[in-house]
Amino acid sequence: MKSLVLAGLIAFSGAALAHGGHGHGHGASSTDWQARAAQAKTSQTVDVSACWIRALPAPAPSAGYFLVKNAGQHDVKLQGAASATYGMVMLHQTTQQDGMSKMSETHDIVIPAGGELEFKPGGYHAMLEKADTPPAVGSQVAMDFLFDSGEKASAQCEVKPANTKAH
Ligand SMILES: [Cu+2]
Repeated sequence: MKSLVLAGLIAFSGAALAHGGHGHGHGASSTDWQARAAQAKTSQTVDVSACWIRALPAPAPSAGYFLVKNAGQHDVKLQGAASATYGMVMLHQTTQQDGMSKMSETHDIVIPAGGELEFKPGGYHAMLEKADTPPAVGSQVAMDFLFDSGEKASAQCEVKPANTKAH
């Protein structure tokens, strides 16, 4: 009788442990986003325009800026981005805290229905790292943007020099 209870307890804690093993999907690699982008349909209502990249010499990451417009009737969330040019693309947000500027990775950025969101210096941006061959200033880099609707938007991003002023 006693050993039966004990066995039950062990089975129970084992199940609890297995459940605790569920990790939060942290830091999905760019390859995942590339695979998703290859599968995703192009959105008819969400588009990305005015994309440009501030190119910094490697190993410093470059930053991508762009405008997301949502002409649909539902909010969408930008979940990730991918580019064949960069081994890693992350979504970042720059915030001010006690007079200091800091960046952190972010996901699920809401683009309101009928609205738009500008990714710009000092705010949201894409952080682009691990380019096999750093793209030349003046060239175009293709990027895909993935939304929680399962759809994507694609854009060509012009590579601009490091000293480009925000417009
Ligand atoms: Cu950043």
